[in-house]
Amino acid sequence: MSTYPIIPAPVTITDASGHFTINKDVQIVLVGEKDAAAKAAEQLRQFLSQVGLEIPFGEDADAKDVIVFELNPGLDIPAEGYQLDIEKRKVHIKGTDASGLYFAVQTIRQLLPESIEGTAEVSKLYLPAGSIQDNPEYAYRGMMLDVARHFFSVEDVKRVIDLISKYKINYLHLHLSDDQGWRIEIKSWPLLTRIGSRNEVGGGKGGFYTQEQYKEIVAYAASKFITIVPEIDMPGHTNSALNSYGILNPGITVPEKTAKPVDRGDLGITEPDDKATPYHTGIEVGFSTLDTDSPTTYQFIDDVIRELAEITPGPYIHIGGDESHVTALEDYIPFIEKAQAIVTKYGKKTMGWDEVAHAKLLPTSVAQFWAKGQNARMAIEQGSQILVSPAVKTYLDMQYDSTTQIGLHWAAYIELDDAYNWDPMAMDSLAFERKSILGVEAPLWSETVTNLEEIEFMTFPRLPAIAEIAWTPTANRSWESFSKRIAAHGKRWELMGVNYYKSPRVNWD
Ligand code: TNX
Repeated sequence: MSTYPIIPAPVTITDASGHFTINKDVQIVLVGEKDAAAKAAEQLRQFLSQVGLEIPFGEDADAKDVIVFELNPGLDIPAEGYQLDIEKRKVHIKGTDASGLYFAVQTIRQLLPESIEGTAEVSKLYLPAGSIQDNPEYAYRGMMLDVARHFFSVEDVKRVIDLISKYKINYLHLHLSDDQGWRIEIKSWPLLTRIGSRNEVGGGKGGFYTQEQYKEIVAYAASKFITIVPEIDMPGHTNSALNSYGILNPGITVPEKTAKPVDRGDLGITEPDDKATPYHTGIEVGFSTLDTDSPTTYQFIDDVIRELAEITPGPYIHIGGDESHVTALEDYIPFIEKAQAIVTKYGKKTMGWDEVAHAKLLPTSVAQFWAKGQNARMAIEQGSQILVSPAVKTYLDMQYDSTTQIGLHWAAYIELDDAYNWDPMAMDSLAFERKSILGVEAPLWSETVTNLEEIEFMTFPRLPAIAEIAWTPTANRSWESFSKRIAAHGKRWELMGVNYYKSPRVNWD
């Protein structure tokens, strides 16, 4: 078992001899909180059924040839953790919550041969005997997808969810608005989607999720134990709102060379709006701002957050707050505090990019450290936790090297070993205490990323490296071991049709 390429590496593995055979005689038995356990068991049934093994549910946990899913909050297993014991005639998976059992299923999947990622039917599969005790180092293990710079369909987002959940990622942050496009239906401000969604980098047609589609994404993610964190970026990165409603605009200008007029007539909108801005089709940042003095702006934010909170079961709403270069600091600070109060009013916790630490943060608010260590420190000094996403290590839109065809490199070139070899508690001159760190997230910005193949290319294999940093204790991590294990995942991605980057730092054969 200990030689199997499990990513993220588990906390403890104990080998034993022999194996458990999965064939048509095997049954799944649920013990303890059966309904919740069934959600994880269902995921195992689904992927076994894809290779022709239909495993029924049985009743007798003491019978032979059973896979037992035991969910019991009284066990001594940390949150999201599991104990997996594989013997010759029995597999026993224990956890104190359904997520733990689900993550055990992901481990089992990686203990099975690569062929289970394809569709070729098999009559039996072997699981190596032994035991694994496992639980995550950090409670938040995330990826961010920017659906604003380029829009991606519900199907694309579901595919991303499938691929990242195999690496025990439990949060997907969706960057739902930016200068180039507004991507979520807000019923009380309908022009956001009628106008603001119809653009993207390069001037393409853009798009948006209806609230029903967003709920579908949320539910699909939940079935894979992933929580969606929606982001509405403000007060900067808001040109798509200003395209739609000039009343939110304090009088900014879009960089002329990337401006494209909005044809309201074409969209069937007859009322003129002189203060509404043109579309921004370029990738310059930092020129837009909401009017921080206007009561209408706060009514707008209240409506947007209220509607979003209603369709977001997860605990967080992300208010952006980055690169508000044309908002004076004395306007920015009260703005962030008001936005935070609105998020709180609707029962959610606030996340924001590290600049939000200039404002007075609530202890429940989380600052996402992407650029400035001193901002992260300011957040921690106020009693908030940080989400660690340093651009130089975790940004999935950074190119691998100077030959990478897509991506940017303003922060760094990030090869696979660069993405792997760092620690959230010890980054260059920065040292954060363990308790100040909520977790780790890898953002994929999409200025240069236009389709699913490109998403996959920038995400794999780096996301699994970040997932291991977030899940596996530092003492259990080594590049030497990871670089060997990741090669086996390359074979799996080939069977799944994932367009991954064959990093020259790995021997993929
Ligand atoms: C910086 S990271 C940004 C984004 C860009 C990204 C490109 C952050 C909070 N702001 O607006 O998309 O760089 O790498």
